[in-house]
Amino acid sequence: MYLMKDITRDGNPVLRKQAEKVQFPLSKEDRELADKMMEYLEISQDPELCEKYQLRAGVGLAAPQVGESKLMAAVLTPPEGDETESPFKDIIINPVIISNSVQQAALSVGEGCLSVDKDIEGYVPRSDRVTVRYQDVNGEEHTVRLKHYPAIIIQHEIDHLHGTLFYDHIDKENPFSRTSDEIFID
Ligand code: NB4
Ligand code: NI
Repeated sequence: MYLMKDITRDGNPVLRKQAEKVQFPLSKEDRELADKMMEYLEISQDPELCEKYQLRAGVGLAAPQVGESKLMAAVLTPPEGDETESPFKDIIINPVIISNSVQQAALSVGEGCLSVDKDIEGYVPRSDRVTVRYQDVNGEEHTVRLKHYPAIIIQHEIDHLHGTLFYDHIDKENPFSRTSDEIFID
């Protein structure tokens, strides 16, 4: 299982690289990578296990964060939010955002990243809704439309696959500016 020591930190060039396309059928290594990334999220979301293994809780994890420059990420959104906002759990492989809403949204508390040890405050403006096409571990194609919280998470993960970190999106001069008519998600 992955521990915090296995998570790559900001400054490691792997976090700034464009990740490589994943081929199907998955190799044994890629299958294990997928399983271990989802396992990290599950364990980290269990309060007792999270404490026991000294993890930072996560709702997403991208392959470059465990040192693998591959177009693969795990997403596990907790079942909170309203009933129109379905929870999402999958390994997303070779994901592409095929459409974005004009409506922007940001988490009201800002974002944190397992690869960034210091807190960087400020709103991270993103699309409120995205349509994402990806392959699952079996190579099956999916097209999903996510909104609000799950949409923010999947954009954070897909950013990692292209070498982007959340703070790249924060307005340096005015980190908490609410200029546009974006939605804030608690
Ligand atoms: C990815 C997220 C940062 C902002 C929003 C949130 C947490 C992460 C990073 C958008 C995506 C990881 C991957 C949380 C968390 C709420 C749900 C369920 C029970 C505790 C958990 C805590 F831990 N971000 N951490 N950061 N990343 N919500 N929650 N809770 O997940 O760097 O690239 O377990
Ligand atoms: Ni991150």
